[in-house]
Amino acid sequence: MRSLWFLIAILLHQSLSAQSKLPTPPLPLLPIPAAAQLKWHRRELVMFFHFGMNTFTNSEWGTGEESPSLFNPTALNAKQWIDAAACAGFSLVILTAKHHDGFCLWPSQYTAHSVQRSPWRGGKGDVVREFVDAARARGIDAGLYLSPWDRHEKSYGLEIEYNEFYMAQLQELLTRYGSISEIWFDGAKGKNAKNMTYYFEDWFAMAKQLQSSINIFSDAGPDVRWVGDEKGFAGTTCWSTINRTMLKIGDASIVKYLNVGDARGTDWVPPECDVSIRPGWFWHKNETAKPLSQLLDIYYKSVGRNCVLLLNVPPNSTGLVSDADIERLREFRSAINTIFSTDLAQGSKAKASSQRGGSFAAMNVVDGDDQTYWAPKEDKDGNGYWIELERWDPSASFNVVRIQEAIAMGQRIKRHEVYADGKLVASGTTVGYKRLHRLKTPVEARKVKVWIKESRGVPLISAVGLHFDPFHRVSMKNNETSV
Ligand code: FUL
Repeated sequence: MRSLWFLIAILLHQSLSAQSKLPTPPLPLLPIPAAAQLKWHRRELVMFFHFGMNTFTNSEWGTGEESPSLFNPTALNAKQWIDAAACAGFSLVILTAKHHDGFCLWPSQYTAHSVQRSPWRGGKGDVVREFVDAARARGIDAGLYLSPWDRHEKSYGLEIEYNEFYMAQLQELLTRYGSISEIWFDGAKGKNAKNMTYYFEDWFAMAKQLQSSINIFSDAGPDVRWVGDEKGFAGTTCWSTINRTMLKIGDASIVKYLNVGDARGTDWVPPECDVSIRPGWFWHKNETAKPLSQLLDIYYKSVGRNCVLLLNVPPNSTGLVSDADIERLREFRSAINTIFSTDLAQGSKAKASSQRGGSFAAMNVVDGDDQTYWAPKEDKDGNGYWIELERWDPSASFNVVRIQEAIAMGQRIKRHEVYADGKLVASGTTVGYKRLHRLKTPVEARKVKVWIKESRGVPLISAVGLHFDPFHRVSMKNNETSV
């Protein structure tokens, strides 16, 4: 009996000491994303809907003098808008509740310049309500755009009065319509507009108080920043980190900094790439949607460069998304599925320069789960970090390489290279949430190696994927190896 107890004690001891040796996750590298920012990043695609007075006046920036009687979208059906977004794989939609002309798509108590004075639904309508309800019914999250620059409101230019007015409208939008996932504070303002000091800190504080998991967008964050252009292109180097103290909303001199971010940034404020499917933000009869090739290019230069793509699809003056735009969105979704639903790295064996052990094995990069990641041991000998996939079917050629970092632990990779059977096929700087490299020509290779040449601390890679893009035509200039 005593020897049995002795045996049990030994086994217990062994299992306890084995447990105590289980490798822990490495330390995060600050700054790291908040939960709402992480959720936003994983969406990859957000749809913008620019709709309002401009839709009826064929303009982009209204004067504020337009008569509400012009607003009459006789066939408005927000379910059709949301359907277009959902079918194209967008999980968040943002509506221009008020653009620069000051016309409100909801019956605001604080102005007469709204749907209430329009013939639409006999003045009883509320586009924001219909939009949010349609989104919620399809399990899609909603966001709102409330233009700070208001060309109609008489108090614009009077510091206290206008800030009070603006905050009253903000409060309406953030209390009447349930959960709002993103609020868009646009920095745009006409050259000859009155001087106006916006109380951004007050607005941000109130937005967070009323909607605790909201992401606040402005040129300068605090949660999501502008990418610095309206083409949908992030920098080839793109950090989610930046120094907010260097940013000023509406300041054109910082666009390059916004585009690239800052490896030494103390704030996590990733960029959103806003671009319209058509030339204008609002619907115009004579404009058409961008071709598929251009949309795919935008996808690679936004989502493929560590950003979220905010694609604008403007409903027309009947109140519907035009059929041609829906068809283009369908083509876009089908192309993305064709390229990315098959991962030619699946089933590969993975080996690495080193492994931390436990649940941080090299194989995590090909397990189809971007929450697990490979963690190497700290490189004390200066040999660098690499991970190599040995593919089971080298003849399945690929022309896209996807690399993803475990950004929940901070963005780390500064420079990397990709080799196929020992030959350099792609190189770049940052990776972040997702980096996509389009290769010059399709590659057949048994071994694919990702070499991290420089990083902030130990790099943590959650996925390496290989894909074939049949839409990609070689158009590389200057012997570039990848985008
Ligand atoms: C800009 C605005 O001036 C445009 O009209 C549009 O709303 C775009 C998203 O932001 O700053």
